[in-house]
Amino acid sequence: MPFCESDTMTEPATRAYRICPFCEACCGLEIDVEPGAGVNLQRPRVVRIRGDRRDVFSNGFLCPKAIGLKELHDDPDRLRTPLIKRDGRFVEASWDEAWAEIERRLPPVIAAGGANAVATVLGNPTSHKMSLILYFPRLARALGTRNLYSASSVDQVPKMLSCGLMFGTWLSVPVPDIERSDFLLIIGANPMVSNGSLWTVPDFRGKAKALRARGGKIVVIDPRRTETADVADEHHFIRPGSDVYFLLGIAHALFDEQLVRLGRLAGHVAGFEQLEPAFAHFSPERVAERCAIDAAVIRGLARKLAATQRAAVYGRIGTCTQQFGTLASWLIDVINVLTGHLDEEGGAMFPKAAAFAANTRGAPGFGRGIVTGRYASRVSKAPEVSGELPLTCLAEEIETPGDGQIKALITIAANPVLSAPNGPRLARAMKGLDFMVSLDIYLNETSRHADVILPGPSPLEDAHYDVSFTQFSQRNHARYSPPVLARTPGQPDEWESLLRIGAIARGLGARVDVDALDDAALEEELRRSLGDAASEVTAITAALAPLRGADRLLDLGLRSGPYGDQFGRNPGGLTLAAVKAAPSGIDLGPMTARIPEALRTPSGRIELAPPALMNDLARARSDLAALPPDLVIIGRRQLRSNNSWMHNLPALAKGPFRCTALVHPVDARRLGLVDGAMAAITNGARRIEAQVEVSAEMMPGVVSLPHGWGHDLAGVRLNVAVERPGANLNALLDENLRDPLSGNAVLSGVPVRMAPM
Ligand SMILES: Nc1nc2c(c(=O)[nH]1)N[C@H]1C(S)=C(S)[C@@H](COP(=O)(O)OP(=O)(O)OC[C@H]3O[C@@H](n4cnc5c(=O)[nH]c(N)nc54)[C@H](O)[C@@H]3O)O[C@H]1N2
Ligand SMILES: Nc1nc2c(c(=O)[nH]1)N[C@H]1C(S)=C(S)[C@@H](COP(=O)(O)OP(=O)(O)OC[C@H]3O[C@@H](n4cnc5c(=O)[nH]c(N)nc54)[C@H](O)[C@@H]3O)O[C@H]1N2
Ligand code: SF4
Ligand SMILES: [Mo]
Repeated sequence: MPFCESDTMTEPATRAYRICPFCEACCGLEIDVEPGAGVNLQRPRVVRIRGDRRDVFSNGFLCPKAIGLKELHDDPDRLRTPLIKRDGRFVEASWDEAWAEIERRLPPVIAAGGANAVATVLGNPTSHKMSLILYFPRLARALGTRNLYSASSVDQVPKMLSCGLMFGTWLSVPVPDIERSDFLLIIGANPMVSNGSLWTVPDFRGKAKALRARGGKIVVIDPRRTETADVADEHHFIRPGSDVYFLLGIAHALFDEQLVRLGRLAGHVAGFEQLEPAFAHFSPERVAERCAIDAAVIRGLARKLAATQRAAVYGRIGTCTQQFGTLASWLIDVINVLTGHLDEEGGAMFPKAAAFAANTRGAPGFGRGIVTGRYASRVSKAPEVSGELPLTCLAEEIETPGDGQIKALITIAANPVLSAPNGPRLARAMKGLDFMVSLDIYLNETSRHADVILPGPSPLEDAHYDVSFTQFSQRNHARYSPPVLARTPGQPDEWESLLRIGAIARGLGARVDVDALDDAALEEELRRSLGDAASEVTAITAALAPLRGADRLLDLGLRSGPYGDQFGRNPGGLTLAAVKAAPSGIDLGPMTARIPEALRTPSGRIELAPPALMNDLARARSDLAALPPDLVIIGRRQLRSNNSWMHNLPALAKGPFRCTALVHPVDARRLGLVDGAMAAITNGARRIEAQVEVSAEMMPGVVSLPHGWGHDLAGVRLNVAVERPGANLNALLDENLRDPLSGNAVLSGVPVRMAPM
């Protein structure tokens, strides 16, 4: 569904290509821009956005959110200059004034409280902005703080941890090879709406349709009969939070019925013999009641997986954001191994990204593996995972006095007041900070607490390469988007902003030469990776010289990557220039078998039974008999919305009100809830009010409410979103519920009460 402003337009002035930054599908878009006219001579405007049919990866697909690119760019509420809070009110400021304010206020906090007095929170759009994702590590290094938080710990850390333990790097996540698969078991994911996650798969619908047309089958396991369930062959409700039992039941059945076949991987696994005894307790018959799926169904799925040559199990956020998130994430890949589907065509395979993938660096086949718990959070003692602490610990770390207390906060494309459990507590904690900076494009629920807001350029003004999502792509490719529109004068790149904040924190002052700083950091990094080969460092620096900033790091990543030109040693190999010369991208082919080469575990094997996970099975065992609460709440994503921040775009915000609480008719009847009426949802003392929508899509005993709403907070500048603010699901959730291994928040299956208003 292309967006077109003028049907009469014949010859567009310019045609540009841009990867859509709004979700993990990373669709290639074709964007027509008309030159400005009249009083708007300096302001060219986007007149058409379509899917780029020649795009080597997305082949023309797009969803209704793509139009958001234009709406976001034009949104009068989008910030275009820094804001500084003076006497409690935001005033527009120049970039120099903003930097001076940060220089005045940040270093004293560090001088008084040490490095850990500053915390950062990274949000989801960071992974869609090459500047932010490539340069955040430099800011983190400059700050030297342990207080690093991100949206990952309300999202996918369990999967990163299980994959890190099994395969040796945090992002070695196998993804379904959907185009060659004949059976997909999809658990706790709704790619019809989310367009895929930790699985970059534009046009899931088309690919699912093709799978079924060739005789394949899709089965969905979800407490709601989702849009994905609607295009599948079979759907089973599952009791929220009990995926670990369902998956243990499948794994048990595979051993019990002698269906295990490791195939080619037999020589590449460790810990196999520990699995059967560990799963012995969890027969399908024993777990059925807990997960509310019949033992016969569990056994049937185990047989189907074993009997289908090209099949994969895929799980996503529903399997992560729960008490047993890491165990569930691990079992998904264990089952893929046990059924001979890991690293096989049509199964779950490892992408080979053109740049930045840790599983393409260093010696192939083994490595240092991952470690966790190098330090712990100060108050709750939650272990560090992947260099971060759980976002759910942030409020207590700000509130609790003592050595290491957080006194300053830098949020980077993050809105934790809406996206983190008990956001209201976090908002209160923010009021107690000495200083807060938000890199954000809106004055919203989180950035309203900042003393300085630094806006990033609109995506249309920014170059782009998918640093993260190429690592989860169902087909290998390299695509680069140059900026579509010229920058607002004075607007720095976000990588420059990150470097400058880091320099201020290090006492180098706001007027530091960021290019010189960037040069020095690059040289230092090259020296570290190349050892003392000084001549090589000089030659590589010279080869990259025409570029700066994120583009330069990208060129380095591509050229030294698995398809790269290796700075002349592999003539014809990839360079940024080559990728730029192909506006619709370069196809690098389907996924290929990568075991053992992709492994970076110390043993050089797939670790099937990491001790931390084996030990955690005892926790699952002791919880097996838990009785179902009367009513539990889960989340829901929606096609025209993206977490918390696209409710201000008119074309996406219009239409039926979406922040509704879905309840099954049986629950509605017994609780006296009426379709369209308001209800109070409570969790202990926490309470929100939401509009009821009675729907047989729901599993009885489960209510579903989308997250990212609740825009009716004082001081936001979101003129469209505040008209229909919705309710904040996270005002209800408990920040103290975490998966102990990963520290990930429990967002799913939380007991609540509901009553008519
Ligand atoms: N209950 C519940 N809570 C959840 C979830 C759930 O399913 N249920 N899902 C979780 C998940 S998966 C995630 S990823 C998190 C997301 O958590 P967050 O990342 O904290 O939330 P977002 O809503 O994505 O907010 C992104 C912020 O980035 C800003 N922004 C957008 N583009 C740019 C840009 O180009 N530059 C800059 N500097 N800023 C920009 C937006 O204005 C917004 O403030 O939410 C989590 N929270
Ligand atoms: N349109 C749109 N697209 C998005 C986003 C968005 O907000 N809007 N957000 C993006 C982000 S940040 C992410 S992380 C991805 C997430 O991508 P997905 O994981 O595909 O997202 P969801 O649609 O939240 O799907 C999770 C499913 O899990 C189900 N579920 C909840 N609890 C449980 C449980 O205990 N067990 C099982 N088996 N299922 C459960 C829910 O009903 C839901 O259908 O989507 C991304 N894409
Ligand atoms: S599916 Fe929609 S939001 Fe996601 S990348 Fe494609 S066009 Fe953008
Ligand atoms: Mo996410």
